Amino acid sequence: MIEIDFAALARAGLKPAVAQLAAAAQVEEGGELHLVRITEVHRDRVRVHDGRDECPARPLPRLERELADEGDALAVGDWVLAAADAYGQAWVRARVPPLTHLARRDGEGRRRTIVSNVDTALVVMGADGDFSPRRAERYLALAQGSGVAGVVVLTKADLVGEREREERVDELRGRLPRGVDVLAVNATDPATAPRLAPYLGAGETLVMLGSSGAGKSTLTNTLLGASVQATGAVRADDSRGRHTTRARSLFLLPQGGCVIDTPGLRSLRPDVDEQRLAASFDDIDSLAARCRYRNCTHGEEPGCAVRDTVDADRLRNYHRLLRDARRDTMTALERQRQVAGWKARSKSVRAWMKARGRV
Ligand SMILES: Nc1nc2c(ncn2[C@@H]2O[C@H](COP(=O)(O)OP(=O)(O)O)[C@@H](O)[C@H]2O)c(=O)[nH]1
Ligand SMILES: [Mg+2]
Ligand SMILES: [Zn+2]
Repeated sequence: MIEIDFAALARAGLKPAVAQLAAAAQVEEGGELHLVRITEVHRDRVRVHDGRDECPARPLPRLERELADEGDALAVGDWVLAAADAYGQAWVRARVPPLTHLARRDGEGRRRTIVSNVDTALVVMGADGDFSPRRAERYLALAQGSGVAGVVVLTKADLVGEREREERVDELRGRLPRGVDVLAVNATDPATAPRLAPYLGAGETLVMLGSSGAGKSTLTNTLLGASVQATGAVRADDSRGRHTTRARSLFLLPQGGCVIDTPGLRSLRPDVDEQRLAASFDDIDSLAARCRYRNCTHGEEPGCAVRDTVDADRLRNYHRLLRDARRDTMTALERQRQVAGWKARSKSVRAWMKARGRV
């Protein structure tokens, strides 16, 4: 028996498609199951929301193992089925397959989950020293490559001159495909909340992405109409923040919709394959059809349709992301073999050096 209180859960962002998946879930007996949403993930526990209240819960070790075997893990925004045991402890027993899921690769190529079930990603970036179109494109690739709409929000518009602000907005609009909205805001101003309302319809979830100090927590507070998230002053020399936000948290907004605040990511390698990456650079993809040569690399070839139209730095950024994506597409087995190969080689080099009395 699965308990689904749609009216209450809609406040936590429940969509009919998720409710259907949950109702069809096959879970071993073990108490009355409740559909709830994960608002925070910690080392050995999570927090879940049922649309009315939030409470701590513990994932079943079996579930964690099953997910880990697939290079996956519970993430903020996941819908899960939880049941209380005789002592009142809530256990997460199953995860409803997420409709969307953002993940990245860490330095070792391991997959790291970020958030699940989001509709829009706000790529938050200061209009001041934090401004970087290249970084914005990486975040957009992360979102759009996973079927999540991306919007660039330039914060601190009040701190830069009007000319500078307009130049930066124009630069982004000229460089990014037309479908990507670009907004310049003062994140501390309550009047900014209604400007984000189009991305926060009933049952929709928005995630804040961007470097530390960009204004993600400030925007979250402005949407909540309350100072819930701590915000931190940035260093004057490089506009960088100090990682005031340490974990991801999901909040229910009074006006409907949900928002997930995140800390800055230390390294940003989107976990998207080549095909999904191309979706985020579809301007390049569709122009490429008009290049003279079918295998045009948009480098020095004559008759290249991409080079003339697409921003040169955007094209370079795309090629760098493509290289990463190809490397990450290696299966875990290939990676193991590669590492084993390195180890064997360095061992034989050491043995060779030893034999010659060099170490
Ligand atoms: N004047 C102004 N300050 C901002 C704006 N957005 C963020 N800040 C400030 O920038 C600092 C970092 O903001 P925070 O929200 O903690 O950044 P986060 O790391 O992305 O969460 C704080 O001192 C904020 O008050 C803005 O649009 N205008
Ligand atoms: Mg923050
Ligand atoms: Zn070309």
